[in-house]
Amino acid sequence: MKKKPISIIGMPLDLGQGRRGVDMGPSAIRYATAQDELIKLGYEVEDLGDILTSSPESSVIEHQNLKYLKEVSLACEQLADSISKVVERDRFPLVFGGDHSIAIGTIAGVAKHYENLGVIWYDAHGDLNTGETSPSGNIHGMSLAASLGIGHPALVRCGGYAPKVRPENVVLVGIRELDQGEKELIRELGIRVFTMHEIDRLGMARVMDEAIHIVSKNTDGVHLSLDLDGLDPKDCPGVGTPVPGGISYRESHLAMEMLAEANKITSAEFVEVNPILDQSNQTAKVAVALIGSLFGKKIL
Ligand code: B3U
Ligand code: MN
Ligand code: MN
Repeated sequence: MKKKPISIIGMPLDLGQGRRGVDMGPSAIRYATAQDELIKLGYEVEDLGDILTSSPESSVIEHQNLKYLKEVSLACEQLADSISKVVERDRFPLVFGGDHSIAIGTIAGVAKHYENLGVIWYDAHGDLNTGETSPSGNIHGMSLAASLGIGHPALVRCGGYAPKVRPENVVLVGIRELDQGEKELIRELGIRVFTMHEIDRLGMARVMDEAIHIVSKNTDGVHLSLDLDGLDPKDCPGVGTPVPGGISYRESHLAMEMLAEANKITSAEFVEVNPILDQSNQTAKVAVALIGSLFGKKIL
């Protein structure tokens, strides 16, 4: 298997959610030696640094149901531009977040290079809200909906086009907290969701077999959007919205190893690492360990 060179981009945005600290996620993941891990695995890696983002101190909330809309959409436009250039150079974009609103930019940058992009959304949450359905007004809970073409035009039209992905090419894994509007949207669009119930019943191996099958069918690229709160808070305490009963460290490694074996992933992001809420950078270390497995690290 040919190892595509990797370009790391940091996206220190925390305006898509309500707690400080997730802007330090990219530093924490770098400090956990992400780049060394990839070099050890035989990859050529460049780190393009961070996208410039606004801070809450220098911003104002204009819409309570779409908090920091202007700042989040501007940062996502910039991320989309950078990501697109990485793909044009035939390199693998690997993004460190930042809150999950950044997926709007990552996916906007990637999807324009593919006819049909598959997406694996690894998360405790659906992130399928809009300004109308969101209980919080936080844009990190709207990023998958926006990528599907649903929501405010400033988010939906990131990169100048919409939609980025089709519902039949998206799977969610690890879900255990959905708002009413999200449940309705999932039913309406027929999106495949592997909740914790399915993971417990079927086992992670079968869930990932099915997930990989769905995102690979009729697609020419697959993006992995991994929210660290998809894992159990015992393993990943450094996240802003922990939900008990999550995916284990072991199951997550198996999932990443199966993705490596399937060799379908063409871009990835690791989001919602919040070092302020973490213990000894544990969550960033988990992110780096999972990145290792995703890029082919094996036990034997
Ligand atoms: N669904 C809730 C909570 C939430 C979404 N994403 C995270 N939390 N991390 C919302 O605010 O949309
Ligand atoms: Mn999320
Ligand atoms: Mn989440």
